[in-house]
Amino acid sequence: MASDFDTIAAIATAPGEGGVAIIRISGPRCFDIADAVFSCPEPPPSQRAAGTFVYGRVIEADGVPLDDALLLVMRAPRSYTREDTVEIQGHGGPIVARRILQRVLDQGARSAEPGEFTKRAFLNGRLDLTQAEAVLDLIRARSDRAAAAALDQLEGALSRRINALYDRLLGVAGNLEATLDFSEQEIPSNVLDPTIDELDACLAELNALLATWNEGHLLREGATVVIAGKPNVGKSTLLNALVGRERAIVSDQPGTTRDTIEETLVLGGYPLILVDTAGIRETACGVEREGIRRTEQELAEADICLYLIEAEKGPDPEDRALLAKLDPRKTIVVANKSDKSATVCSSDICVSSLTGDGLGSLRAELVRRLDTGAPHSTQHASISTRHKSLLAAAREDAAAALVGLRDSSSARPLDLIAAQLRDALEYLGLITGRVYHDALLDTIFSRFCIGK
Ligand SMILES: Nc1nc2c(ncn2[C@@H]2O[C@H](COP(=O)(O)OP(=O)(O)O)[C@@H](O)[C@H]2O)c(=O)[nH]1
Ligand SMILES: [Mg+2]
Repeated sequence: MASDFDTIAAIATAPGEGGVAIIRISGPRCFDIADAVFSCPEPPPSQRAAGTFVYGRVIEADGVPLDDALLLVMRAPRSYTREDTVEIQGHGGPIVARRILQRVLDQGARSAEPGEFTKRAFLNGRLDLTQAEAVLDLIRARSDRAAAAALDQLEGALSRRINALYDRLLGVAGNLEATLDFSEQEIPSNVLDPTIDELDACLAELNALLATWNEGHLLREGATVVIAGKPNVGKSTLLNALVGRERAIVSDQPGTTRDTIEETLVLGGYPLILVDTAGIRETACGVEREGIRRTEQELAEADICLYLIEAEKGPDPEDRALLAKLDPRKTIVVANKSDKSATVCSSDICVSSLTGDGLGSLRAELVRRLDTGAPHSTQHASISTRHKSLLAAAREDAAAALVGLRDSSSARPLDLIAAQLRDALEYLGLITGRVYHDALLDTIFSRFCIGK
């Protein structure tokens, strides 16, 4: 399989010390380069069979050894990039790896750009765009569930759904275009009914896919859980208790936490970003006032707000005023310092951040709320923000087309409706990469690390 591409190389393993460092070379010249830099018993790498490996040495131009290494031989199209590929496994260490890479570059390979191997995998038809994006999701996954979802997407769960939808919508467009050849008078009044029903079903599937965004967002970006409440209710203590270590400064001096502090943890398969905030109170001034302004911003962007009150006192008018501004679906009222209170509290959850009492129920409630907002998708496809905006655009066109088709007046502009469906198809195509442009590929692949 001939490739239009040059030969690229990069260190594929993470920088720093490790057991091995992998230098990956992909492209038409990779075997010439391997023969030049790698010394091993006959035959040389270029003469070896695909899927084999050989032990030898990476050598300088003058034959001086650089490292003991294993060399893996992969031949197009049976490699990640679908090109001829060689991987050299040397000793893990930044200096050794960099020297091997330099040797390979001196032989005429070019330093790979971020994500360029995966980009080639896409351009050579091995992965579609949602699968390429899943590679990055998998690398970045911060919980088991996020990794499982990324793997499903890598295996094509999302592509299959988008492609099936694409084909159905293409069928609708085709039916419509077929009727364009007839004049209005020739078309029987109900000939378009099945087409209308099919388009309606496509819209339902578009909506179902769009509904998976929240799950996708929570798994990819993590759920932002903001701890808010009056000064001294124990917000910082709660953050420390949930994280399991002293992260935020706890003090009985109100107004101690002025900046927001973030910590990550995993709960119920969701990566969480836990945010401790400055307490909200009316009397604040100066730096503290700024802290409160940030808290309000954090609250607006939060997936969940843990609003703390003191169990003994209950919410006061100021708390009530604040709570009224928050979305109840996203808010859990937590009564803290239950150890100090004899009375049973009336809030969602009662805890003592000091003794740890009730934290189990709080964790369970958090997961329950996240699950409500993000039901585990049945077909193991949860979309990203990029997919969401394209699906939303496709839905807009499909919905407009449906309105147009349902208009039974003889003046309905079928050619315009057909064009709307073509636009919707184009948006779907941009999700999987049937349609793409350089800027789109740049934004997707520039987020990758070099060597992937
Ligand atoms: N008795 C008791 N004291 C607590 C509890 N949580 C926090 N505190 C105390 O309340 C004070 C303020 O806590 P802090 O976490 O700094 O409150 P923040 O201003 O809301 O961040 C500190 O003296 C904590 O030790 C609790 O559950 N029980
Ligand atoms: Mg604090």
